[in-house]
Amino acid sequence: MPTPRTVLLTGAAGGLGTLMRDLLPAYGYALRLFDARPVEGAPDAITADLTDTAALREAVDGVDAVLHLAGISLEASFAKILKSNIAGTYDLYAAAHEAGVGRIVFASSNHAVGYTPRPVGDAPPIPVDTPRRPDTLYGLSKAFGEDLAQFYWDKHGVETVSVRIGSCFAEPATVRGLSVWLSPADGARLFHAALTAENVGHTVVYGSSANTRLWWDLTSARALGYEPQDDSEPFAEKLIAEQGELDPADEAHAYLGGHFVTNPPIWPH
Ligand code: NAI
Ligand code: 15L
Repeated sequence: MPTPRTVLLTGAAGGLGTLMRDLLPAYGYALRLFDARPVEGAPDAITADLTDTAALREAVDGVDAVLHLAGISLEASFAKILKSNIAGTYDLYAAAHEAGVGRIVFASSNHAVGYTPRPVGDAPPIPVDTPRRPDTLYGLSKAFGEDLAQFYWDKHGVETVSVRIGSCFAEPATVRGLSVWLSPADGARLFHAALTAENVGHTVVYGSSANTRLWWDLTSARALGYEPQDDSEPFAEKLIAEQGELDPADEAHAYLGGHFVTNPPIWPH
């Protein structure tokens, strides 16, 4: 498919959205911004909720692709998750399909498979087709998003790359982060690959840099043309000195999802 030029960036006011607003224009994209919150310094951004159908129709009109980052990004009540991550993502897909948009890049999360035991010692990296094991209501909503993406491909021919992002911040903040870190520059490389690779159907990839301590398999991401350039290892000595090595006996260190596995579901909501 030709390089998409105009890309709708949902969640543009968020942490990752702000990083991508800086980095993606260098790849030739014109970004149309969308968020429930105003986007600082961007008066043309569309300020609306994902469940606002009229605003969504305006947002997707004429775009070549969507980078869908908007949503609750941590554990929250089911009511909040239901509105933003489940109904909101459904509404985004419905509007994109109605407008003839053929490609969505969906910000899934490692928390869709957060209850997968992390590899220890010589254990192989976690494959992308490992059974989904959400660690939170939040992770459950990302599993829903991946299924929705598959459904829209099978039923409507809308392509998606679901990126199970590890942890995308300027620097890793924890020892676990050494394994799951996605540098912002690699994030932009990966999203660019996901927006431009041909014939992706619905492809699921892990989103991380080429970390020495990587826990998962980047083969499907590399097949899109993604070539990570960064590695968290330079941060390792300081983080391990401060926090110690991961303790396999600690539940919060035993699974891909880290401390998310210790979050109790919030109920009543
Ligand atoms: P964030 O919480 O900083 O930003 C999310 C943005 O989405 C916010 O600006 C918020 O206003 C907007 N939003 C939430 N609900 C909305 C709704 N109903 N309608 C319109 N806008 C809405 O999160 P961050 O870190 O920027 O993450 C972006 C996406 O990537 C999220 O979907 C998150 O789940 C996913 N992700 C991020 C990771 C990371 O390391 N930053 C790791 C894994 C997944
Ligand atoms: C996520 O899905 C969150 O959105 C992000 O804030 C981090 O907590 C990340 O996962 C992680 O696993 O470190």
